[in-house]
Amino acid sequence: MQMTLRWYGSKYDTVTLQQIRQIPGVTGVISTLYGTAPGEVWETEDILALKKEIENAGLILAGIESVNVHDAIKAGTPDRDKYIDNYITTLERLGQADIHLVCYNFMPVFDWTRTELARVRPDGSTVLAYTQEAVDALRPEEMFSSIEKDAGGTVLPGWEPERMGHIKELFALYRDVDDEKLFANLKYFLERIMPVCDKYDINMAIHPDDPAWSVFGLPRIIINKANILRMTKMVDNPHNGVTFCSGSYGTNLENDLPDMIRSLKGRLHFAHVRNLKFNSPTDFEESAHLSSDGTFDMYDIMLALYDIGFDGPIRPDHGRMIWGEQAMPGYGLYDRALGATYLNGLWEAIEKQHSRA
Ligand SMILES: [Mn+2]
Repeated sequence: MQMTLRWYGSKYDTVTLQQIRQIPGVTGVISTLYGTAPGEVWETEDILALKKEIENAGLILAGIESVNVHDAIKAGTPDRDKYIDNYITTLERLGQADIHLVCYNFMPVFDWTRTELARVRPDGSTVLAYTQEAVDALRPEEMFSSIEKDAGGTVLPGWEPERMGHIKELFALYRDVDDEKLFANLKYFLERIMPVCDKYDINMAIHPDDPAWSVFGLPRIIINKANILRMTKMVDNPHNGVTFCSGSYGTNLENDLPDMIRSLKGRLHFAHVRNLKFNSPTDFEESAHLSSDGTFDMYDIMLALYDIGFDGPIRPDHGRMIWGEQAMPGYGLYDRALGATYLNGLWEAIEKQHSRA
């Protein structure tokens, strides 16, 4: 596996490539053209500039997170082919730039959903948190203002004001879309993009829905083992793969994370590894990465990745805000660096245990 950190680009991120370069064991970043809108064609010039900037800092651009999918594609509206054509052009240009991993999600309207961006923990650190009761008390348009208010001036991925300004229209778009229809729209999209992925050896890695259940009555399908296996089988091509995000699948305590990882051998192209601490089945917070700080056994998760021969990029995903850092919620430097180091430590121990057995 290759340890990476997500990086939003020098115009948007509070963390610099030079800082990332100094985290031991981190050799690459996962990045994106953060200023682009879903449905837009990415310019070759911009892709190459991003890659060059990262390489000049001594790091590798290990993949893109995300190339966002336009709502017309997810909702399956009559104009979706135009947006799929744009997506294909972007993939072509990424492939020509020697980029072979693309993370995306297929969540209607909202990207990941949290009800607090800075819950204070007993040690004074702040974390992202979720309470079902808080979501149930909100209307969707209030959800956006509450997120925006807590974001401290940063624009959170998936919560861009341009999109959220049209939230009522977005909801109307999905009025007749249920889980089955969403699966069909995903299949249509994947079948159309697989030829370009085959040509340029691009691994598509779908990110799970977060939380892994329906919010505000919107359909959500990338939530559990049965659905993710259905998704990989319905377009049975190794380039149609998965981002395994322990923090997202883990929101549903019925998901057996190591078992899911083992069932995805050969299709698991990218891993987000982080822990959650459940205070009740409907209230969780994003704890430190250590097993002892949360609900999941992180050793078991890393062992499952090792057992399936996982060799793709991995990243510590969100971190707590510690040591007074000001950054995009979840994306500070310090706690993600601690997370990367911890995960690298687990991996080294697992590797050595196996090679000496
Ligand atoms: Mn994730």
